[in-house]
Amino acid sequence: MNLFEALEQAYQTAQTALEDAKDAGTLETWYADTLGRKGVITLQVRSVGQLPAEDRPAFGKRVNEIKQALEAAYTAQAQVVKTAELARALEAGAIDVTLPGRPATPGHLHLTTQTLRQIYSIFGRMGFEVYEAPDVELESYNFDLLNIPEYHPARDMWDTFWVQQVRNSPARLLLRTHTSPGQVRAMRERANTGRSAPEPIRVILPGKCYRYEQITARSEHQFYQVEGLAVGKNITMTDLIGTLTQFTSMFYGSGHKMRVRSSYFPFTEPSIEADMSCILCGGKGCRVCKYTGWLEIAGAGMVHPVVLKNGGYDPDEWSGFAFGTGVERPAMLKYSVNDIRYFYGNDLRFLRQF
Ligand code: FA5
Repeated sequence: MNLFEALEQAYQTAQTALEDAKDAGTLETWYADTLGRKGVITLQVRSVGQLPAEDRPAFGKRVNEIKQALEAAYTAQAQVVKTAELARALEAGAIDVTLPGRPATPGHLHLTTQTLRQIYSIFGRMGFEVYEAPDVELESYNFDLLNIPEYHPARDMWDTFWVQQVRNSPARLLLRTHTSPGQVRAMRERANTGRSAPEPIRVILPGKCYRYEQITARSEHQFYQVEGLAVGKNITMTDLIGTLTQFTSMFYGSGHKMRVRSSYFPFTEPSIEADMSCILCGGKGCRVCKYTGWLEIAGAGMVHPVVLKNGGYDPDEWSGFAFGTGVERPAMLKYSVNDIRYFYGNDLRFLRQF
């Protein structure tokens, strides 16, 4: 067999082997054996230099034609193999389009937000509208205008976080300790409507409050309150107690006990405290109710004449009641949560339960 016949035979063998290469592994081996560094055809190309001078042009031309033809055939065959392997993978079920998709995990409202909305809805039905007041408050609204001057000992109960003072301003800013400063804001707005007489008021003021306070099972240093304020002619303590009784029976359901005892707040006179029988322990006494069987749910009273005056209402003509309830503590009672720290611990195992 001469050189040319041997070359044609190697070409034939390579073509047949390529047609038989039906997977990526075989194809790779074929390439290495045929066109790789030590492949049959590569060696033939390299041998041209050793041939007798008269054979070199014809042999060189033919071996290059064969090399190019095999490169093209290899590319085409590789595409065929790739498509076939993909089809085989699909058939084997590598992608099963009938499997159910991964379920999306939608969030839901936080327990505090749910509770706030329940409170809005109950007071909304009693004719109260929602009034928003700022979290960062002037010291005068949080204390002075509520009849708590700088020397008053009540300031010690409501120590808070102070905010850096506005440059060149004598006004001091703080994070409000309660929602009560909103009472004066609401009154000043309604007393100043430009009409001849101030308007009656029936609002609730929800929002976050901040206190320099030790964190325990029932106390956080940030928590929500909802303030209530009604100002009108001939409003009395019975209106206040009736409103709180109606709220507790709509919020907790009827059958739970509410009690009222006298208390003291500088901005109400007289002042009361409303307690609910502790649902967690059935009134027997537990860590949450400090072993008393009762849990305080709201401070309240008749708006102090000084506060009415600060709000622009003449106390000889107008009277009003106000109350301030927590949000987390009522929710703890309603949903039997025995530690307030769960609310803002960001533990999904807790949050998903509501
Ligand atoms: C006040 O803040 C008064 N401003 C309430 C008030 C309004 C009285 C209008 C009269 C007229 P007190 O400090 O008791 O009161 O707080 C009211 C409610 O806020 C409490 O009953 C409780 O439910 C909630 N609360 C108070 N401190 C905390 C705390 N550290 N963590 C969680 N909830 C709290």
